[in-house]
Amino acid sequence: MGRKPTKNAEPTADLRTYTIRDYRLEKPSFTLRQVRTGDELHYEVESGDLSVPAPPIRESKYLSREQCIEIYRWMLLNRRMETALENLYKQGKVVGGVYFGLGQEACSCASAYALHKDEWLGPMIRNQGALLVRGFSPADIMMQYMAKSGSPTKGRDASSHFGDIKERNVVAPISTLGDLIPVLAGIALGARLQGKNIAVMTYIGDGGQSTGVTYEGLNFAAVQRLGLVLMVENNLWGYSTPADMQFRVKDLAERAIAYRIPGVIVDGTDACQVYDACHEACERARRGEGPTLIEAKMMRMKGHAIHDAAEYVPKPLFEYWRKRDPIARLEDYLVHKKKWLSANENHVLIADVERQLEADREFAVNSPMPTPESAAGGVYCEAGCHQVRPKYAVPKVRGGKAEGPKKTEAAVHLK
Ligand SMILES: Cc1ncc(C[n+]2csc(CCOP(=O)(O)OP(=O)(O)O)c2C)c(N)n1
Ligand SMILES: [Mg+2]
Repeated sequence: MGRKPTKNAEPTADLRTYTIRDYRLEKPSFTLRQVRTGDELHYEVESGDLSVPAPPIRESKYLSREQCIEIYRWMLLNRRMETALENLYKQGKVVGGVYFGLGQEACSCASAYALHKDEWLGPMIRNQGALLVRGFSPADIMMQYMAKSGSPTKGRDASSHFGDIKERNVVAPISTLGDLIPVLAGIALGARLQGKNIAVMTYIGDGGQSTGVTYEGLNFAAVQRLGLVLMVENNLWGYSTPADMQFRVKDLAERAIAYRIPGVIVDGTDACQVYDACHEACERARRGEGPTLIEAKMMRMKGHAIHDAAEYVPKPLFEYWRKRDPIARLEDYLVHKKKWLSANENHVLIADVERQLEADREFAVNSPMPTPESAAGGVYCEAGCHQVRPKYAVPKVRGGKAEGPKKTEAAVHLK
């Protein structure tokens, strides 16, 4: 008689195991099914219990009361500004479209909050909260959408293609998904060549992470041990394509294994989890140990942009994620669980955010459009009109500092 096969075989020498850190207090596991009826196509939730109540906020290992309240304030400002933008669009004051990060405010604000002032951010369209944290005002962003002369691009662009490489260390995104990743890695390399390891952060969606440049950029950062913090915003939709039809891995954090870097999963609607994971990734970056991939799970609570009513999203999914509203959850945590804000202090804070937003909205609406004569200004470079100075200048160190066993190889690549 042969040996009875064991059901749960012990790991053997030919079986490798990997670790993915998962910060979440709940792990939703529903899947979507594509249903065709004639020419019509729609999605249904196939399995999973959507009636479960939202989990509590996970206690932060690092955030103080003041910092938690500050992040909450940024998130409120983020949301109120987007509501104002929606109204401005409906009043015909916005030139072009508007993109929203509804439901993603914790991911945007708490991630950017983990960066130091002299570090760098590359935002994507849903990270307007991150722009606020980095020092752009709501008026800047609203003027940008209205193409006003006082906007960051002086009315030359009417959406998210702006940054500030002088003061705020924000790289202007272009639309091509994933292209910020090698750019941010390059900034970390530039800093390394100056002899310092910094954290740099950028974002990519569940759709955008499929691009080749995402692989190239992250692999380069991994090989060179550059301090890139890549936030993979898994909001379940890329335009109208559900995440289930975009990739086969269970969690996008698993991608990290292939780069041999840490992969972490957080609940993107829990600001404390987002901050803690980002803080740890930034600290690792500052120690010169290389990049981290953080997958933030949440849902895009509006369409791709204002023109998209998101009819293809099954209604029960909206109900499920509405119960996980990042602002309502953090508010409940601050007011009821921690009692860090009294009900009155909370009202005062909200009123203050609304006052600031209204003042910025007024200012943005009343500011002038660019003059027709100025249209070509700043678009074409005339000899001597401006200078592009490299922030990190010429290399001061050869090879840079790379920790760990691959030290020599990493240094060779930098020559
Ligand atoms: C390389 C590239 N391919 C396609 C597009 C067009 N496009 C813009 S946004 C988008 C969907 C992005 O989905 P996801 O990455 O999940 O981000 P989300 O909008 O959900 O934040 C697509 C396909 C693009 N901008 N760049
Ligand atoms: Mg998406």
